[in-house]
Amino acid sequence: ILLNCLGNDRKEYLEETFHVNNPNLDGMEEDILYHFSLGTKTHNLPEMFGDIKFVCVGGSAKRMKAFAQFIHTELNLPGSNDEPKDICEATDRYCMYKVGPVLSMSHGMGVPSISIMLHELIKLLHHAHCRDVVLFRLGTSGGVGLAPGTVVVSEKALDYNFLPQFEQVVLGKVIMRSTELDAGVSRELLQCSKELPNLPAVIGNTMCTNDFYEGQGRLDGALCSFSHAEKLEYLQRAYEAGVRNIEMESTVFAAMCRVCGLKAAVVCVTLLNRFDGDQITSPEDVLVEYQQRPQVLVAHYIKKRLALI
Ligand code: R2B
Ligand code: URA
Repeated sequence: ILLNCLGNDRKEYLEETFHVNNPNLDGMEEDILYHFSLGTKTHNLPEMFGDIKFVCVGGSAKRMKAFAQFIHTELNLPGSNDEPKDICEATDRYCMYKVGPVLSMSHGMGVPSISIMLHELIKLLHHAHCRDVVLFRLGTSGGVGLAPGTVVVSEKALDYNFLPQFEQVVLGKVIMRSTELDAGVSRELLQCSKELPNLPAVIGNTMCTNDFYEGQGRLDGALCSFSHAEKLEYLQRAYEAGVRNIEMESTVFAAMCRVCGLKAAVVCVTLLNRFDGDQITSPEDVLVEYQQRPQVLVAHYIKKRLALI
C-alpha cells in the first residue's frame, strides 16, 4: 500500500513486516538512544530485547511500573515482581521494564514527548531484530458521551478537525501521515472486554489534541477564549464524527507505527464525560480502578495470544 506524503516528494511504503523508515541508519557505526541511556555499542540489544512481542506504553511512569508488576503476575513468570528493574534508570525521561515478552514503558504527556520516545523505541526494536511485535497505548482520556470508566478501543486517531491524519513539520513543511490503527487487534480487544467482568468497552474514534485545557475545549484553564455554548457545539461535532474520547498522543502513535509496519492499538479509559464537565472529580480510589481497566484488558489479550487462557 502506498501512503501519500502530502507536501513531500518522498514516498513511504507500508509493508507487512516491520521496518524503520530511514536509510541513514544503515550507515551509522553506532546508534545512541540518548533518552533511554542505551546504545548499540554499549548494550547487546538483540540479547536484551530480541524476544519482545508486546510493547505497552502509557503516559505515567508509576502506572507503567504497576503494569510491569501486574503482567508479571498475570503471566505467572518466575521470580519476584516487588521491585522491577527500570532499564532506563540512568535517565529520568522515561521508564522501561521488561517482563518476559512484554515491554512496559512510559512516554510522558503529549505528542512531542511520545514522538521522541517512539523514534528511539522503534529503533530499539529494529536493532534488537524483534519480529511480530504489537504495540499498545494504555491511557486515560476524557469521554465524549460515555459513562466515566468506559474503555475506548480506538478505531482511528483523529486530529482537531476530526481527520485521521497527523501533521509533522519537517524542514519547515507540513507532512501528513495517516493514523489508521489495526482493525483486527481492535476487534479482538473488544471481544476480550466481553469476556471480563466490570470492563465496559466500545470501539470509537479518539481525538488527539496538543493541550489539555483550551485545546480540549475546557472552560477551566488559566485561559479561556470561548463560551460554554461553543464548547458544547464543538463536542457535539466531535461526537457526530464518531469521537468517543479525547487524549494527547494517539495520532503520532498511530502514524509512526503505521509507517513502520507495526501493529498498534490505543486503549484508553475515560475519566469523565466531557458533556457533563471539565474537572476530574472522581475519588482517587475510583480513578485508580479506572486506570487498571486498560491494563486488565490488554493483559487478557496478551494471555490469549500466548495461549495461556
Ligand atoms: C491523557 O492524560 C494526559 C493528560 O492528563 C495525557 O497524556 C493524555 O493523553
Ligand atoms: N486525559 C486527557 O487528555 N483529557 C482528559 O479529559 C482526561 C485525561
